[in-house]
Amino acid sequence: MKAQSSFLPVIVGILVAIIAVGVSVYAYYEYQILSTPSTVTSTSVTSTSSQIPLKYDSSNKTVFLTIAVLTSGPTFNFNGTSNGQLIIYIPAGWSVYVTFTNEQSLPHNLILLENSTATPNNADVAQFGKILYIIGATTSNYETTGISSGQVATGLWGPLNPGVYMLVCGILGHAESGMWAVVVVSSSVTTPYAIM
Ligand SMILES: [Cu+2]
Repeated sequence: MKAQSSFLPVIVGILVAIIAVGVSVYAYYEYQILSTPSTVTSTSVTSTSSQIPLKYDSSNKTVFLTIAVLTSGPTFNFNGTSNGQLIIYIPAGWSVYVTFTNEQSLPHNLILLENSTATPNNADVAQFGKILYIIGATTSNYETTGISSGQVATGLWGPLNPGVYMLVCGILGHAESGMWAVVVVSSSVTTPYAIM
C-alpha cells in the first residue's frame, strides 16, 4: 500500500506535464492559423487588379467584349465576378460589340444602364437607372426573360458618350444579388481594358 501511494504524485505530475505541452502546442497552431490570412489577402488583391487588355478595332472605334455567366463562382456573376468587381474601360465615342454567353440553366440577360445609384437598390433595374441597351431580352420582358444553357447573344452598343455606366442582368433581383459590373467611358482611356 505504501509503495503504491508514493507513485501517485509522480503519475499526476506526468499527466499535468503532458496536458501542459498539449495545450501550448494547440495554442501555437491556433496562433499560426490566425496570423496567416492577412498576408494571403493582401497578395490576392494585388494580383487580381491588373489590367486585362480587350480586343478592339481602332479603325472603326469598336471594342470586342465577351461576357459569360459561369457555372463556377458566385451564382449571379459576369465572367465569374460580382458586385462591381469587374470594371471595363472604353475610349469616349467608341462602340462595344458584346458577345454574351450564359452557361447556366438559370436564364440571364445583359443590360447597359445609365445608373442613378452607386449600387443596385431595387429588384427592377429600371427603378435605379435608364435602360440603354438589352441583349437576350426586350424592354417589355427583361424582368423575366433571358438566354440559358450555353446560348449566345450579341449586340452592338454605342457610340458611347463619356460617363460611368452599369452592366446588369435585368431579371428581377439578379442585379441586387450581385449581378452587376461597371463600364467607364472616358476620353482619358486610349486603349480599352478591364480590371477584375
Ligand atoms: Cu440574371
